[in-house]
Amino acid sequence: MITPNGMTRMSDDKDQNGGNGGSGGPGTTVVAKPRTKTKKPAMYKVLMLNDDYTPMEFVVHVLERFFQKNRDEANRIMLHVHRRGVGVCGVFTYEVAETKVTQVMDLARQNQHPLQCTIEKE
Ligand code: TYC
Repeated sequence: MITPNGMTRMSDDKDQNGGNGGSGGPGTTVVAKPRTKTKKPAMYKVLMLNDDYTPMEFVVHVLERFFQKNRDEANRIMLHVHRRGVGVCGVFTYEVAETKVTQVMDLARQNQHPLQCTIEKE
């Protein structure tokens, strides 16, 4: 039997009570079964959207500062977004992706650029 916390309850009797407090009585043992399968976290793409007003160099700066892109890679992504309308800045766990979006949008707003960034589940 697998209990909700992932433990396997092994019992030499047939009742569901376990432990000596119930009708499991002496000889009832609970052993932990080590987890072998570690679930990978859900991953989320941070997408950047094109607009007509945000300067190209600002987008490149954002990609370098928040997404650890080098100048060439940042330029490549910025031009992809400029031409195609949307592009992937990176793929992260939900909390990290959310933080990146907030950081990008805050800096864009401070600089009065309409740059938009969103999250999409992979
Ligand atoms: N289209 C903008 C311009 O011509 C540049 C730009 C690129 C803006 C990427 C946003 O996500 C963006 N100045």
